[in-house]
Amino acid sequence: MKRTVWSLGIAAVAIMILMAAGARTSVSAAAQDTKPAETAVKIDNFVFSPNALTVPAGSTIRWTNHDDIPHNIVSEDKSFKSKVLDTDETFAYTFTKPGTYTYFCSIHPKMTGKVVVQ
Ligand SMILES: [Cu+2]
Repeated sequence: MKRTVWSLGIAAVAIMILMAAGARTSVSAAAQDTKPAETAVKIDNFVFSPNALTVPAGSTIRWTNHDDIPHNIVSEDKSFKSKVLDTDETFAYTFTKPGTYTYFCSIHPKMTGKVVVQ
């Protein structure tokens, strides 16, 4: 009987250690999940899509031109400017500072988009 109680105690301790380890693992997994990832913006039929998006500071946005027509990405405040992108070419920019960034295609200035960095 004494031996059974002792074994149960060991089992309980083992379970607690496993749970603690599990909790630590899930915390670090969550930390990795919150790490800003690359967000895709498509250029399709003269439209940036999504047209407006909100991302945490440190996020990278990658634009891809799916049109047969060249486009570029120029921010209103000149903080970033891509070269002219041909079909399937991409441009990436990492937003480190919070703020609202409006941008457009300087070849087709009616094409506009917005990125809100938090
Ligand atoms: Cu364009």
